[in-house]
Amino acid sequence: MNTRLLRHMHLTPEVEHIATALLNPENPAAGHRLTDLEALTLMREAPLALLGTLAAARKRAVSGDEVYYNRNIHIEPTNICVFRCRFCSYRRGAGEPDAWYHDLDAVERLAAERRGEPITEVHIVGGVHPEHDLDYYCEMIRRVKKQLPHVAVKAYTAVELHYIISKAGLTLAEGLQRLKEAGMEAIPGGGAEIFAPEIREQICPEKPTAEEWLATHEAAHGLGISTNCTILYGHIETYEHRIDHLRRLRELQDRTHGFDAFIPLKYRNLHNSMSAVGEVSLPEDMKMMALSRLYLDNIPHIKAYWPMLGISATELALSFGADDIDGTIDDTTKIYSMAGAEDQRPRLTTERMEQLVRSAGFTPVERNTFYQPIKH
Ligand code: V47
Ligand code: SF4
Repeated sequence: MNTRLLRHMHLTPEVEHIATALLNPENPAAGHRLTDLEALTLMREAPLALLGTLAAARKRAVSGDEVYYNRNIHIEPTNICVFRCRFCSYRRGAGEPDAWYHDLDAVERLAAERRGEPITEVHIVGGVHPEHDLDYYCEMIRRVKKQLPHVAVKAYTAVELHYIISKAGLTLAEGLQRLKEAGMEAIPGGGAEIFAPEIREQICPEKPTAEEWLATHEAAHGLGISTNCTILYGHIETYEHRIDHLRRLRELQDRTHGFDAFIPLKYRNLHNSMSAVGEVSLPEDMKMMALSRLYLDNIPHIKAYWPMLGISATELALSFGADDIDGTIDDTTKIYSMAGAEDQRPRLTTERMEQLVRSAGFTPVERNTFYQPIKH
């Protein structure tokens, strides 16, 4: 963007100053690093069009015209969970009518049904079942890998991992090493929610703390396991809480460089004990996407997760800094459909994903879990 155009946007002097610093024409990829105060000023005062322009410029500098997707399936072994996060529409106690549980044989069958398909990733995530232990989690990975040896297993959030590794009496590094030996190659980003204790206490008081979540990812990075990170935004938190959350992620990434992607997860309010809290608007979603791209200057990929955002908003997010739209999924993620996202059985064909990316003006690239392009 030509800096002269900024003058036509009627910006406050503070916003104009920050935008000029971010639009470093010499090297937009390594442009100015936002301070927390600058991030807050942008969130409060910058017009959405400016945020989109700045974030899209940063995205193009980092990943050019390319937008990534992968071919993946989700396996959700159970929705029975020892925790009771107030925003969760999905968890059930054992014995409740719509609780589900797939034992190891059933999980293996779900994997076996997909043999011969061109998927490259299995994403395993679920509730924290009270009776399972580390050996069970390792065995589940081995069974999936036995059926689908060529796929990468991205498994278990830091919440599940912290719980079972503590239960086993091991250090995080020891427990993660066991899972790595069983075939776990990456860790998804769930469970981060909002790190600030005053919000965490209200929305998920029983969950591992921010420090425990971050320590789990740091230990994984130390073992060469790549991981993702998330934020759950748009409920009772403030902009300050969001920026504090991003700062903790950026600080960890400065030390380890182990995060591949950041996923801003929009709070959905159907059928949970925070339903009275409304959902934020589409412009607010785009603002969060843009801020994520601009603030997290050391995390290469920002993911617009289509089962949560919906397809039109995902397309729009590509103009607000996102460069990844996750996978074809093709099956069974219930976390969002149970919380109010419109599609009860999310599935997008590869053709439809490519079309979505092209109509937003970008070039679709199929990737593997580690963001290497797949050549067919
Ligand atoms: O941690 C639960 C979120 C997360 C609700 O790493 C909700 O590639 C909105 O982390 N409204 C789990 N969100 C899912 C997750 C994820 C998803 C896709 C890709 C990746 C990745 C990770 O789902 C939980 C929580 O933050 N969640 N309930 C809800 N009512
Ligand atoms: Fe359990 Fe995860 Fe739901 Fe929390 S968000 S209750 S940890 S399934």
